Amino acid sequence: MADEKGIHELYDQLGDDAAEQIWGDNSGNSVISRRGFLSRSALGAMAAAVGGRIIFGDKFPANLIPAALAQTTEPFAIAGKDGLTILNDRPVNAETPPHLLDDAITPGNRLFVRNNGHPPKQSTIDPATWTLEISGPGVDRPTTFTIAELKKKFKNVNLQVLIECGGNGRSEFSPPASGNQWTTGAVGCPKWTGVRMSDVLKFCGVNDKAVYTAYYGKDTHLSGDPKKDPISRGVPIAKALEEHSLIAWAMNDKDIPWMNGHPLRLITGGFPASTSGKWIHRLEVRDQVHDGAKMTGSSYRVPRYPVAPGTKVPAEDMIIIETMPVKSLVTFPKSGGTTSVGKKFLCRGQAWAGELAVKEVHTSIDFGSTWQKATLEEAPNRFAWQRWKQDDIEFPEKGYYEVWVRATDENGKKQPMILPGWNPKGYLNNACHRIAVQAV
Ligand SMILES: Nc1nc2c(c(=O)[nH]1)N[C@H]1C(S)=C(S)[C@@H](COP(=O)(O)O)O[C@H]1N2
Ligand SMILES: [Mo]
Repeated sequence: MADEKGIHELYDQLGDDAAEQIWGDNSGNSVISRRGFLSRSALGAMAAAVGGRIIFGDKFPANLIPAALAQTTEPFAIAGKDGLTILNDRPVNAETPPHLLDDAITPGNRLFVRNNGHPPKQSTIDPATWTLEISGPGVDRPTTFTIAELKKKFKNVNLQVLIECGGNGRSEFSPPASGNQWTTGAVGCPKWTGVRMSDVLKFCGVNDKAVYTAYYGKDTHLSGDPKKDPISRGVPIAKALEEHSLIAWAMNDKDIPWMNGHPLRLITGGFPASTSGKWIHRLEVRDQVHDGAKMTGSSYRVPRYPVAPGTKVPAEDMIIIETMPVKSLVTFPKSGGTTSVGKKFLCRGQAWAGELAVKEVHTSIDFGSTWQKATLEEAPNRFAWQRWKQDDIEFPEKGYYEVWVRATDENGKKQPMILPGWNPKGYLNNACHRIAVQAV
């Protein structure tokens, strides 16, 4: 929302004079954030920018960019993907605009891509000869399987499981964190077909020494150094043995898309998607917490206590992220649309809560002063997202509005309205999503 890039784009769109009225002199000294509210003239300038008077403008959070201006949906072309926004091309990273996540089950062409290295060349991938080695001190009978053997030996299961990058939402933190500047689209919820990791690990004689898994994929390090892994992460053994943790070869009844891990990947729902290894050829069961690439230092870790923005946190106080927080999206309508005063306004979206279920979803049209309960569906299975809808919103008068959505997990935890606690690498931003609507 109020990120650096957004501020600069806004200055471009508004012209410096109007923007300074709203946010100060662009020197980082935002007049408004110190006062905590928007002045009448600032609201006027902002209304001109969004193209209509901002109803409930007195409640608009200071230093926040209106959704009408903060979100872009510039399309980008990548083979097999449609409408995704590219963040990077070396390695490829692309996210999905919220209105393209409206399907109950995310189609392959809409699933985000997060690569830490270069994927194996398509010409080198042959599912008929691909193997998966299970080894390490945590198994008594190390075994190498072909994909055909996995399919034949173990029960095949179909589950819809959400994957979300731990850095989704990073772009909104201030001071900014390095890494991909994801907005809201590093998430998706396809259906996966595979075998339970637990069945395979039990077949291999998982023993009392087992502490943590370690995956190895066929992608290569950006430096080209074959001895370096682009990423090698894992999960505590209890998570690996959970009945929803999968070794999957299909997505939505087809081959997994190349960029998403064809021909074999792991799926460990509820945890950051960095634990769901792609193109995997080896899974080790270690007798200690894994220390592979992107397991240590500040990677996928957060401070064990709340810190002030910008704090340098000692490495020993950074802990591995496990379950992801409660979150939601408005996936219909697309931000920036128009409706009529007096007409019932329908909106809907998805909600999820890491390893928990979502208990309630609420929406607000007055920047969070009041909330209305939405209708919430149950998940088809654990670790899938839940659909919500609200079909009785009425806008009281003509003007600019935002619809905000906020989910509550089964423990009663709610999404923060603007930002959760800052952390050095910008993980776990589960702030409320919002769309812009003009009532005419
Ligand atoms: N082998 C391998 N597995 C990987 C990655 C990777 O770069 N290489 N990226 C991880 C990260 S950080 C995320 S968020 C998810 C992204 O999955 P997707 O690209 O299918 O959306 O894959 C994870 N598994
Ligand atoms: Mo990620």
